[in-house]
Amino acid sequence: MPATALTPAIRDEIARLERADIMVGIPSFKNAATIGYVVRAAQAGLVQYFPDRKPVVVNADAGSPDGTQRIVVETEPPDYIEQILLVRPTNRLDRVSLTYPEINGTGGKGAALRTIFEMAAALDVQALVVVDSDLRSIVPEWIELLAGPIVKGGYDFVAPLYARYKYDGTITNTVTYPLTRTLYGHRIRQPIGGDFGVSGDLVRHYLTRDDWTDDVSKFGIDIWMTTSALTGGFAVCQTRLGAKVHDPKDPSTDLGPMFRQVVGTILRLAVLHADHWLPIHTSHEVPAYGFERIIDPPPLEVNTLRLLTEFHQGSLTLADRWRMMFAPATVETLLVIAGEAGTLADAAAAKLGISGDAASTRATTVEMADAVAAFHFPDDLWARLVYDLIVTARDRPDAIEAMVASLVPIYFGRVGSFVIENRHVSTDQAEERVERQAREFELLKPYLVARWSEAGRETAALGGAAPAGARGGG
Ligand SMILES: Nc1nc2c(ncn2[C@@H]2O[C@H](COP(=O)(O)OP(=O)(O)O)[C@@H](O)[C@H]2O)c(=O)[nH]1
Ligand SMILES: [Mg+2]
Repeated sequence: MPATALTPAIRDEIARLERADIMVGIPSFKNAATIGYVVRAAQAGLVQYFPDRKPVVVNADAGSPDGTQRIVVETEPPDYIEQILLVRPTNRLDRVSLTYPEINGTGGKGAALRTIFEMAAALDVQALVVVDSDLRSIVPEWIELLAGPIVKGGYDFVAPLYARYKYDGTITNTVTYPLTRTLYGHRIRQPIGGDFGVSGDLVRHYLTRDDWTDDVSKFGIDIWMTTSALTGGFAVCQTRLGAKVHDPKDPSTDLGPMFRQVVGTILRLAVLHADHWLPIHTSHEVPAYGFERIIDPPPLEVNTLRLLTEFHQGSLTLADRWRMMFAPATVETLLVIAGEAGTLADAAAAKLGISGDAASTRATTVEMADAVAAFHFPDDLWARLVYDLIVTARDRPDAIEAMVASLVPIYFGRVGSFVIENRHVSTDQAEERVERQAREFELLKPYLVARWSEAGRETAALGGAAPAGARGGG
């Protein structure tokens, strides 16, 4: 990790707190509307489930102008705990809100968590729980569910399991879940869920890593935490948290930058850890902790027309770049279905009476998906594209950012197809489709391994400028 640049204010807090057993870390950026609730739940959980441990809640904020930090400082633990549950904590509950320093000029969720890691290590915590500040569904029990497997079960990394609405978590469903499962062999269903438990040992391991990038300072942090735990050989489990309800995001408008940061990070890590994943041929279940609840997460609207339109438009400007990123046969298939996406989206827009921008539509998710129902983006095509990109990422590391940006419209096409295919089914049935796609990734892993071994030759054939010294063998 880059050299530490803790601010004097952070050092003062460390000196004041001296040590802690359990820390809840909360990154934030303009979350005044929701963070008070998250802080209350975290404090209640610490007191209720770990009354004998020394607790601390640390908020690392981006300097939000909306009063996020003031709310953290002013949010007292709910008094029902001592009055009604009769829990008498042995230690005083500390609560801190800090502005985190940027890392090499870059701030973001990852930079916030890095300050949280540094504090957790300095205070010598046994368990660190990190939770997002836009959560509506967190309850005190989450603290037990995330820290319990570490404190009582000897695990080092606890990944969340949630019921998410079928169209939520599209980066997870299309990339991070299938790829983490296939590369590293662990079926971690939410590798970028954002709510994790981390042991003190793993925190210290994080701080020794030297593969931190600007993307990790942003939304690449979650996949970096999960992948570093797996490749470091740490004991991982999952924990059932119920529903994840947070600020909703429509993949067609809100997820582009996050996609680039997460996928850029997973590609760089795949290149770095090739020796780890090359010998892995199967995947296995990861133990899960906690009571399995039956919950219907709230629905989310998706503008499928816009997804298909962006996919098609992308093909008009990016075809040449796609030829440098993917195997020739794969690109040809891709261009055909991008053309179909355009034709179907245009016809659907006319039918639904949408003139101009698809964003202006009042049509529902199902109406739009019905109108383009003939569109299909096959599982195996998507898997090959992602695998091709891992190989290209190795040979042209300087081009990863541009390649990942060029993948965004294709991801839109893939998500559009997922929405269409699942528009009339339950979230459980959609889950089966996510599993099917992950199995397709596993089936095609030999394709990745073969291409990885031949990549030097292929890149040359494509006219790509592989840098001197790019590794050719596998
Ligand atoms: N400190 C800090 N936190 C951030 C930043 N961007 C996002 N976060 C926090 O990271 C968490 C996840 O962000 P969110 O936008 O909800 O992402 P998603 O739920 O993964 O789609 C939330 O707690 C945000 O407040 C940032 O630039 N700085
Ligand atoms: Mg969120």
